[in-house]
Amino acid sequence: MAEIKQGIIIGFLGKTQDRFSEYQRPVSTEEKLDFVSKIDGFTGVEMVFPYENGEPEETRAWMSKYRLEFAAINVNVKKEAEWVPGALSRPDQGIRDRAVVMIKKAKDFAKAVGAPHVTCCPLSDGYDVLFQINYKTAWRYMVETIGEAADYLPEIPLFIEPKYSETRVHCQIDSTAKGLLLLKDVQCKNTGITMDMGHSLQSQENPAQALSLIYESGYDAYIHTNDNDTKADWDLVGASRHFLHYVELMFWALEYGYNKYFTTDASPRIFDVLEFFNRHSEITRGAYKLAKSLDRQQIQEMMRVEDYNGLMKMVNKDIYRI
Ligand SMILES: [Mn+2]
Repeated sequence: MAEIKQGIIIGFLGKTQDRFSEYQRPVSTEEKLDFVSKIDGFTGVEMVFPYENGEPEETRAWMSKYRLEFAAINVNVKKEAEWVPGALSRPDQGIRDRAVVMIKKAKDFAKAVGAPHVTCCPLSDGYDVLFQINYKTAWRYMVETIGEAADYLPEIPLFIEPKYSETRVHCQIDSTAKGLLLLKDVQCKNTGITMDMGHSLQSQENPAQALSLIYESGYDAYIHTNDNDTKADWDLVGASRHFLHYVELMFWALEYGYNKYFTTDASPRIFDVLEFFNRHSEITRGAYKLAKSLDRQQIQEMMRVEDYNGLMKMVNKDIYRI
């Protein structure tokens, strides 16, 4: 098994804001890439299209200047004013069509810069109150729009990132299982699920089990790392609240031969940006190494014979080291 590859959603390296405060300062994409190369062990970049990229040629030149690779292109279909209340599931065909065009353009861009896939988190699709949207048409439009975007340029697979809440109070694709149901309806094999650890926790899932379900359903998986308190998507530094979940996720990622980037979707907010990501890098690399060091054969045998006590002992001794 190869060494872990770590990447970062570079949007977090510039100015971010929530309802109350603004954090850090605005920086150019090239400055963000320069910064990525300074974080211990980070080589991958997830860039938000169409807001952070330059023309394909100049973007490729920036990437090679800082010796970075694309982990993914993240297509944003929620920022434009008409998409703030939703994009891919809206009743207005023009709104839906323009969102599909944006995903197709992101695929063209990914191909032009040599990025492996496009990921889309349809955060604004969903509802805030009851009797707000037509569930029947919202689902059908979602299958139709994602289907059209998935079928386009199949050599660049489309990954869908589920999330329970935010920006809508209840997002349309609110769990890993819902994402998989969507992909099954879409019937395009060049698709996958972006399993964001924090989103999975917010959906009351176990991220390791969610990852396994994606693979067992016959789809590809891409992992975003972070942590939260399970109530909201706080994008905390990795393993700061769910250490054992983090190690278990790594264990199952290794089991399935996961070889894509582990991409940080964590937000420094009040913390020093470089040191925040160095700590994230450190714990992610450490958890991966720890998961790799476990006696896989013995663990599987204990699971087979249902030796729960032996497994708990393994957790105490080999993971917590107490
Ligand atoms: Mn994410």
